[in-house]
Amino acid sequence: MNDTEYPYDEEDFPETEDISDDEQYENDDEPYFEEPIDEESEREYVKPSERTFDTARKTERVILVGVTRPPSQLRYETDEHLEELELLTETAGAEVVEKIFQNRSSISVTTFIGKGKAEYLSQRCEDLDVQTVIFDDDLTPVQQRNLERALNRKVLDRTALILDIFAMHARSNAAKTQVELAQLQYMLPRLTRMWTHLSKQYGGIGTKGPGETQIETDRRIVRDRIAHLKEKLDRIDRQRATQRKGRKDITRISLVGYTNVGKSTLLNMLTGADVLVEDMLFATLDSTVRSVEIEGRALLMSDTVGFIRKLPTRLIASFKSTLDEVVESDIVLHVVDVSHPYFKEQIEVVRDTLKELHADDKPTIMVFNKIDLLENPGTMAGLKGEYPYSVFISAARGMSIGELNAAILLMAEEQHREKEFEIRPPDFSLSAEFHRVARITGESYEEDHIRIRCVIPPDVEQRMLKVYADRLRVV
Ligand SMILES: Nc1nc2c(ncn2[C@@H]2O[C@H](COP(=O)(O)OP(=O)(O)OP(=O)(O)O)[C@@H](O)[C@H]2O)c(=O)[nH]1
Ligand SMILES: [Mg+2]
Repeated sequence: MNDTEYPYDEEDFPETEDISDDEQYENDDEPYFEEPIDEESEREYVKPSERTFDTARKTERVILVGVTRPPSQLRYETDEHLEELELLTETAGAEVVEKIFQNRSSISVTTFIGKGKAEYLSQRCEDLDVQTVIFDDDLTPVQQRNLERALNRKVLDRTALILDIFAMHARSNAAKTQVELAQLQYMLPRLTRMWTHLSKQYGGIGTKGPGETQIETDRRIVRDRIAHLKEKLDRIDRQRATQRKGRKDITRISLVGYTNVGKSTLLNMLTGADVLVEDMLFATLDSTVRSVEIEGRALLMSDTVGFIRKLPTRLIASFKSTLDEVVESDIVLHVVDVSHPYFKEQIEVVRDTLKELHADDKPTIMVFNKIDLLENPGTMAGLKGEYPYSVFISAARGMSIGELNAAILLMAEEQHREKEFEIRPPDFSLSAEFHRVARITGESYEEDHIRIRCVIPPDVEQRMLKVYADRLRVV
């Protein structure tokens, strides 16, 4: 992204205030608040979605907090991130009443923001009758606990908020299991704070918080549940793998992209599916696979969960069985909302996430969607030069779908074209590897080389050519 496109004027953000690092709390390593004892609460297992992340219950009034860390981060970026955080907060059913920014080159171990800022924040919460404060960055359990004590309010970070939305939108058994697993993993290191309700039997002893034994017991309950959920996901994984095996010979296409770019709209348009389409973040959590016929050729297309910046790796990991559709597809359609002011940053976020999934070397068509909203159609010519495999469409209006179909067919055909390789000098283990990864259509052994004709997925071909550069070449 070009910085100069987003001039940042300090005047626009009068609430910004610089606080120097020496204003951090002394004794940074010491949590300075005691755990309260809640004698009234029950000792029972409650699903995390039902007790910890209740932003959806009533219209909560929320303050958002964003920290800019110069010089690597620029203020307009924090501003953009908080705008997105506001959308997320609204999706979770709460109302943002103020956004607070801070410039800080280092982060306080105890409270994330500086002491002066924390005091200011506390005052604003009082003034604006705010129940919840949400930070754009991940907070450590200690920071979260200290902030809750200092502000006397619920404090969440971006991860907790995303988890909350996921919990609201999960429909299928698999999605619910994946979300609960991610929530419990988020909770585990925060147990001392969250599970004080389990400390009933220690309530009378003193005010020092739950005893170690009790915390250990609670952790064990959560760990057992995590193990149980992992087993359940393994079973789901295996079932899905079997289903996918049955469709091995059909070209599989997966739709990926930032959240809210129009993936489900496109799937519905092309396949007549009825996946929920909505102008909100993370409308889709489950993967849906539908068959689609393009000029007489049958293909399978899948829609899945969208990506977002700062998507916790743990969350990606727990969505593995959903995302396997992407990992195992032959062609990726990377859908982009070209009308979004920060679409280029979104493209990078999606690419980074695909990298984490080891799915970044798939043959990819960039699908620039929502061209009906483009004020300057000239943008497209520039993008075409920048992204060679790209098409420009409007899924909602059905614009240029023919071009998209043609691009898909071309890529699918390319994948099924026979190719010829030469292994020189002959290497039988490499030939055996070809038999494992490709469909062999012919093979001949000469004295000084082996010739192989086969149909091989392009990403596999690239990998092979790279790894065996010394003895493998395309004929
Ligand atoms: N103007 C315009 N709006 C579109 C277009 N395609 C999709 N939309 C709108 O964009 C919003 C998001 O569409 P979805 O299909 O739900 O997007 P998604 O990528 O599946 O989003 P998630 O599942 O939430 O990650 C909806 O309000 C759609 O109506 C388009 O071509 N033009
Ligand atoms: Mg969707």
